[in-house]
Amino acid sequence: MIWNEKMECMDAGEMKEVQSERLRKIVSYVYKNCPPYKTKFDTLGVRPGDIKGIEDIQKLPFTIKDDMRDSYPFGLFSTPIHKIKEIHVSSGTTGNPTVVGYTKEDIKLWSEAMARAICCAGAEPGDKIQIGYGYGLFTGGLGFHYGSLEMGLTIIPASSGQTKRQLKLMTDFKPRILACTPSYALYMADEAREMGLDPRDSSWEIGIFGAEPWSESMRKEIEATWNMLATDVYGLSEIIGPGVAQECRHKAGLHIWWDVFYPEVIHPETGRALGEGEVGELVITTLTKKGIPLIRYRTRDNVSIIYEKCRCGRTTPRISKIKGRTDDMIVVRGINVFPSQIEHVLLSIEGTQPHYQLIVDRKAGELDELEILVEVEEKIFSDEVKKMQMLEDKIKREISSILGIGARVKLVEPKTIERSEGKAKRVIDKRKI
Ligand code: DLL
Repeated sequence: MIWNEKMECMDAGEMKEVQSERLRKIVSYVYKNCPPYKTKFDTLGVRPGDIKGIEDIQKLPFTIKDDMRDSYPFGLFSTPIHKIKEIHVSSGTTGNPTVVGYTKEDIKLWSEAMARAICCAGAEPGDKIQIGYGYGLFTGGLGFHYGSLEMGLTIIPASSGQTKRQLKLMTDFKPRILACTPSYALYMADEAREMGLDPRDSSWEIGIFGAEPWSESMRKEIEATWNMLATDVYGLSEIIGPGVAQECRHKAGLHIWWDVFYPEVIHPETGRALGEGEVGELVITTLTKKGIPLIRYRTRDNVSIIYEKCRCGRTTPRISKIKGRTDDMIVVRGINVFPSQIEHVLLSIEGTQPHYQLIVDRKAGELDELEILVEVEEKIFSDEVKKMQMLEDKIKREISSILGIGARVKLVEPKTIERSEGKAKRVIDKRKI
């Protein structure tokens, strides 16, 4: 089922008209209502009247996370604060958090975008959904909640955590859909086994996983463990929350709702527009949002994009799985390392688990050191030292052939790496640079 057939299956020519009209409106709207945008446009010498169609989007300035932080808390809002009906906050690691506000219309937009996403994953009205994303300032829980309401699902608003209770809810209420972070889905499987449950017997048939990067190998692991279809959902608080893009059952890229979240892919250093299939930074313009519309927002997420029609019938472009964030990327001895590359290596080696952590350190006057902690299966850990050594060497070899740098690998017992009920923490950077 397709939630909004008109918008999701519109031909590109007609869509261009819709986007052009919406872009013209939103540009005038922010110019009039949001002083920081007016200043940015004036500095560049662009007037709303210069924007005739969607192709003129490249004339507009980019917006970056610091624009939001610098105007903390409400400076980038385009509506008076009394019209804002809900506020969410995305916690960063440094400085002020990013604050986003939704008008009543924005909540409607979010519900629609999320209903499209949940439907795209394969849910049907009447299904039960267990929402294991955190409720609260994080957008995950409430975003799924609004979309599920819009779609007519029965909601189990479990929020994140309390794993034993999650599993009991699943066993007793038998929801068909599970929504949580992919790392939490795997964490729950360990707990299920400990409780004497076989994850393969679970009622969950479809998982909607996102909020953190996860590899194809991790998908296979989740699908095999839970005997379910694992789909990817993408989104970010600044744009709306979850529901910006979603995979359909073909798992051939995430459909991005381009009538409302207009995507571009650019070269992260030069800002140049990249072509279909080229990997670069995803930039999104919110074409209809009112509370805090963003023009050409640089997401820092690396993707490629394709425009060909999908087998499911949708004509929206599709973005690749997120290949990591420019700011999640760690540079070790000059080499760019994404946690997802390490995850991919680990999952291809038998006996290892997708629970891992990268620790980077630099002692005074020395080179960076990368240490990778990897959990191994119980039986391997209790095996002879020689076998452990062989496994360690194998991981080292694979990693150095893929990354081109050496790393220390330390095998650790199952469950030693701290688990998260939300986003997993994959990197610990101890360097004082
Ligand atoms: O994580 C919104 C969300 C909630 C998405 C639930 C999906 C499900 P933020 O906390 O603002 O919002 O974090 C946004 O998380 O820029 C990406 O770097 C990362 N991210 C989100 N979804 C994915 C995904 C929510 N499917 C940031 N794959 C984004 C990889 C993702 N990374």
